[in-house]
Amino acid sequence: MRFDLITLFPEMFAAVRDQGVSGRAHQRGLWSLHAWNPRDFTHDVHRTVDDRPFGGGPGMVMMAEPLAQAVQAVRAARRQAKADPADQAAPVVLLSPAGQVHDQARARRWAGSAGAILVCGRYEGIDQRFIDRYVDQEVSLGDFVLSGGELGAMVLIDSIVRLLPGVLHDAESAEQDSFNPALTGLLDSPHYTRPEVWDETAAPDILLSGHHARISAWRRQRSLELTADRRPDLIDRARRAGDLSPRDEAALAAIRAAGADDEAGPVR
Ligand code: 9WO
Repeated sequence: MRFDLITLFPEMFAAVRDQGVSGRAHQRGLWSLHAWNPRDFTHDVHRTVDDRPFGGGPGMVMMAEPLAQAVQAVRAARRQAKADPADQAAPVVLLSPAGQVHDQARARRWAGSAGAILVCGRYEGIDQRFIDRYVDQEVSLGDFVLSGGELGAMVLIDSIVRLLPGVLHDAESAEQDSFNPALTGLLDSPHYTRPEVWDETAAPDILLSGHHARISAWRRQRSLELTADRRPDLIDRARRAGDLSPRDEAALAAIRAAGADDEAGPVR
């Protein structure tokens, strides 16, 4: 998998390239990163990539031409490297709050691809004519504004690379576990580690019992409770995806009953 970044701040990407799970996968050659600076595609002495907005207003706008030339250079480089299947050039993706919201299902789909050309905007925005001509899709991470697309691109890359085959070891992944909350779209159960008693608070006994079936059942119960409480929308989604067992449904019915009691409050 190959990611090409079009960015005024290529150094930022050292974080996802060199650190942690994504860094290890990069070192092992499971993915590559190539940063392209629009300044290198300018032709004036000041290497100008921005200009004042037509119609007035605050800030500056990224000019279309350096971005377009960068995309063309990336496409040529990807062709030369045979980075994409012959019939399918990598998409040009813009990180923007106006895009489709990224989620785990999209990360999984991307993980089966050859990568992408990620365009990271700065300043107040990008000349719309570049977007209309070159950008295949816009991706958002949520309803907030950043100072640039770079952090968004790194989040996207991290979420995808960790799903590549062989990136997570067995200990990290548990992909084989069909009740893995990450795979069934539920929130994960809480985690505990040594010491058994910390600050006068014991870890749950069940986790120290060595009884793996009971531990799994306990974790599934915690996961269902937490998800029902904080993100009931994810319960509905998991149900529609067929990821809830009859046992899960029974647990949820009990959780709803207890919740209804709570809402009624103490007997008056
Ligand atoms: C900003 C914007 C705001 C409202 C509607 C559409 C928009 N597009 C952009 C845009 O492309 N901005 C560029 C990238 C330039 C300014 C900084 N940029 C940016 C990307 N800010 N915030 C994001 C972003 C990306 C992904 N998820 C959330 C925010």
